[in-house]
Amino acid sequence: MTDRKKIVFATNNAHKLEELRQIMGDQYQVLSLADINCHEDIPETAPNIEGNARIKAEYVKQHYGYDCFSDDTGLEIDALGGEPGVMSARYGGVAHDSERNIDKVLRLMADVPLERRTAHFRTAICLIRDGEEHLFEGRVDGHILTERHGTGGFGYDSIFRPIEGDGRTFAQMSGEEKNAISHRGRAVAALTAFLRQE
Ligand code: ITT
Repeated sequence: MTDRKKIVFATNNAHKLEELRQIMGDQYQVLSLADINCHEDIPETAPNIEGNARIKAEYVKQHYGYDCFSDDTGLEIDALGGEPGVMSARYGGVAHDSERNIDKVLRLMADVPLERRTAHFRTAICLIRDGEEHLFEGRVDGHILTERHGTGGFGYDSIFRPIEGDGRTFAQMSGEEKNAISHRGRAVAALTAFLRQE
């Protein structure tokens, strides 16, 4: 029996790690930052998600020596001029506090009618392998609802209703249903297609 190949996913977000393991299936053993004993908070200082994905992957390669990939995701809301974008994790003022992030979005959009509540999630993945960098992207379009629906998923899932779905938010879908159409699912599909070419 051959061992599964190991690859590091440079994230501290347990939900994202879980989604990634589900999407990538059996081909790879996906290691987290904790698995390689990386416990520092890698600064995400780039002006866009592509830059932040690159910073995280390069940090792990430089300090820990592993080939790896990282993702950065932003929710871009048209009525808010593309915000929260790169600020998605800390939009409400406290890093990784999804309830505050959602409260702020709903407050700022209180007077925006449904037809102008369009938004999309975008994910950029940076892979560093054998000294080369590769970038993959995924996107899903939808609407921001006026209140939360569902308890699954994470982040902004409870207020995001994808156009391709059946009216449910991401938080009302199973992980598999979300992954089939989501920004991260699509970016990872591009990543795994690339890795399979080996
Ligand atoms: P790492 O940088 O450690 O990977 P993070 O939580 O900062 O984790 P991102 O920068 O990729 O993750 O995403 C920024 C925020 O966007 C994240 O904290 C969530 O609030 C939101 N987000 C990301 N992916 C999402 C998804 O699939 N559904 C809903 N919200 C999401």
